[in-house]
Amino acid sequence: MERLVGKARLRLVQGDITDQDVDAIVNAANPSLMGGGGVDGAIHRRGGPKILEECRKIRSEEWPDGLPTGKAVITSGGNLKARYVIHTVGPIWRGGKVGEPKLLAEAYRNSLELALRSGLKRVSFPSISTGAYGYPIEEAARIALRTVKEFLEERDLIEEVNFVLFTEADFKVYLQAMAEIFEHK
Ligand code: AR6
Repeated sequence: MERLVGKARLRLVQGDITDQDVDAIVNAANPSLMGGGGVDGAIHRRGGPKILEECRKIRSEEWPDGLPTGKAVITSGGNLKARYVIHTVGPIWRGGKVGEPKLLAEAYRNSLELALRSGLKRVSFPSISTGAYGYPIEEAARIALRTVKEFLEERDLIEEVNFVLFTEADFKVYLQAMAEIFEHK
């Protein structure tokens, strides 16, 4: 499924984000930047130790207390096909009343800002916060797609944004959200 937003392509695919051959893949990290399970674990496993080494440097030089929720930082892609990894931290779902929607939107926006500032044109996202962090995926998908769509409408240097959904069920949720946002708005 693909839609044009201005000149940019917004695309949904099912698969493993570590297979993506793009300028940058986004990691759903945690504040420690020291790895974890889910997509974070997969990226560090396939990307190799260079990514962790750079994360360690970022921690000691810029974020000694950890990367705050909603912010983003960039490292090289190590052994991945993607040249870079943008690490962001999504919110942990606590019922939806303590700013989760705003923080989730910030994680997407700050990742795209960083891609733009780094001169990158093709970026792939996972479904941030909807695994270990427990964010209900229907709601998260709408926020993710709306935020990226708005960003692409405002800025025209990013050429392609992919959402890479790991399971068929997640892919279908994003398809539905995309239809709602683009067709019935
Ligand atoms: N490619 C694409 N998507 C994936 C992959 C993959 N290889 N592996 C998992 N997913 P999660 P979160 C999907 O838990 O909720 C980590 O331990 C997965 O199915 O990876 O933001 C971090 O270190 C789900 O839909 O991220 C943090 O501690 C989505 O990625 C914490 O989890 C996000 O699930 C972050 O939790």
